[in-house]
Amino acid sequence: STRTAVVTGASSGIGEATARELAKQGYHVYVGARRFDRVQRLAEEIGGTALELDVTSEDSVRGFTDAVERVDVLVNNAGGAKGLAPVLEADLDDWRWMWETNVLGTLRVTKALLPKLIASGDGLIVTVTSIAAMHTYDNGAGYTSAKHAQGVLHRTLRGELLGQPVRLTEIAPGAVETEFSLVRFDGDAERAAKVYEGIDPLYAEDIAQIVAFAASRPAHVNLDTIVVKPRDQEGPG
Ligand code: NJP
Repeated sequence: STRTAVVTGASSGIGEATARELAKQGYHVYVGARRFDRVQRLAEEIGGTALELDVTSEDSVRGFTDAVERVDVLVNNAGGAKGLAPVLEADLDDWRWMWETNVLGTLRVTKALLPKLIASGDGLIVTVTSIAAMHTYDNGAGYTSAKHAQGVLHRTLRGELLGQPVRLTEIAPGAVETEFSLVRFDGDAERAAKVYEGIDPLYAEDIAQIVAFAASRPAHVNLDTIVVKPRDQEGPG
């Protein structure tokens, strides 16, 4: 039967590109996000299934995961950043948004889909963390702490699931040109564009191809952690 993938945050950027790539590889892809019009258009294009999903809501996650009948590959991609500020000027609403979306969102979806991933006989969980899960940088503690926690969640599961037919791959990208910076700066396109000035960033397709590569390895091969950066980026950005 057809292998099935679930991609969270598939309405733009890395999630959208990953859904396209997995569909190209023959997967039936469930695409979820809050902007339903976008995932609906994408699902029509790739022959997948569009579902509304807000990873910060228990009810929404339940509705989403109940609608998924079978899943071989789960891509925990929904996430993002809000704001940049020194710790002492932290906006707690921004921090809550980042922790709810990146950390608890990943936890909710993974918990709900784990039985189905195990039932598939060769499940794969890909979590898109960040090089922010491996470094700290000034003014970025809200995002780096959330991405660290998301990474800890993913890596702990790796140990806890030993002996089960589930693989876990963490992908930690550097700067990728998506709507990420637009979201981070509340729709300020000028400020967002400056982030990629002077560097040749990664594109969403670059990450999508890595997800597809991990998914195409034989069942006994677990790609644990893949850190990927633009050639011209060395540090956390
Ligand atoms: O960004 P963007 P990316 N419930 O903004 C969705 C990580 N990353 O592709 O709900 C459900 O184009 C949102 O959908 P919508 C980053 O942390 C990036 O770059 O419709 N979905 C959209 O589809 C994130 O984990 C960079 O608004 C929710 C998607 O998330 C992942 O890559 C670097 C949601 C975001 O797409 C994909 O981000 C890095 C919710 N509550 C890590 N809230 C980078 N771009 O430089 C948001 O190291 N979404």
